[in-house]
Amino acid sequence: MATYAIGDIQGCFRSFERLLTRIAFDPEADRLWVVGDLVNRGPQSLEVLRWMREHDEAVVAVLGNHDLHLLARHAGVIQASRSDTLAPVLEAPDVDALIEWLAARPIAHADGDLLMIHAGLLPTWSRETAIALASEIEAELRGPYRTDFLHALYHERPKRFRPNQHLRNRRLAAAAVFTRLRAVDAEGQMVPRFKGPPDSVCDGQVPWFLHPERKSADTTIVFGHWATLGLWIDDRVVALDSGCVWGGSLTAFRLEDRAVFSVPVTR
Ligand SMILES: [Mn+2]
Repeated sequence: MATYAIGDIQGCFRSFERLLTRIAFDPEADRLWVVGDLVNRGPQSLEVLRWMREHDEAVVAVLGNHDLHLLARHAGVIQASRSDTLAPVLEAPDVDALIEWLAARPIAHADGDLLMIHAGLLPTWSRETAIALASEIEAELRGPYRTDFLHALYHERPKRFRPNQHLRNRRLAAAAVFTRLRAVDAEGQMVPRFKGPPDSVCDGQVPWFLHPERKSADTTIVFGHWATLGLWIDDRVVALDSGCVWGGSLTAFRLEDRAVFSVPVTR
């Protein structure tokens, strides 16, 4: 039995299938950790979601920004973006079951020394803080007010996280961090809309995982989201978005021995 963490799939189902073949994935014995952004931009989001739901017992998938975007589209709180490729999901006969499965995914997954999230953590968040914040957001997405929460996430979206702010605002800010963070500023807050490579941050800013006072530094963090960062693997950081949907590759990282497997995008 082995556990593989894999990077952002974004609807690249053929590449995903090829990667499963490459690692000889056995859903009866092996486990798959998925860093989020299962869907969107790529061609086969519906097939990815159906596969994940069908293999639910072998899969741990955390939610990414594109997954939240799909939940918000389905809830009717936002319009399609120009680059969305979500119509086949939204029009599928099993869309409601797929959406309920997706909405029940965690924001963070902790196991022993490891913590998986989609994008990042603020420097002030310890592992315990991150887990507590994630469970607050998960409760919102699984509860009766999911639509309200998603509406607020896309139409209010507070920019700064403060631990003592109103509960709902704290959860909205934390959801943005977990699913969108790349760089933090001198005050340790998220730099909004930054998408460039790590060496293109402005003065005083730093990739979140390189912040010198990061309180989660005692945990190995597995994440994706940052295609212009690409694969970044060191003792405490496992970044797996190798940009499959942008013509790059899809990567699996075997947790037991840190072996790396990549397949080029398959159209
Ligand atoms: Mn993402």
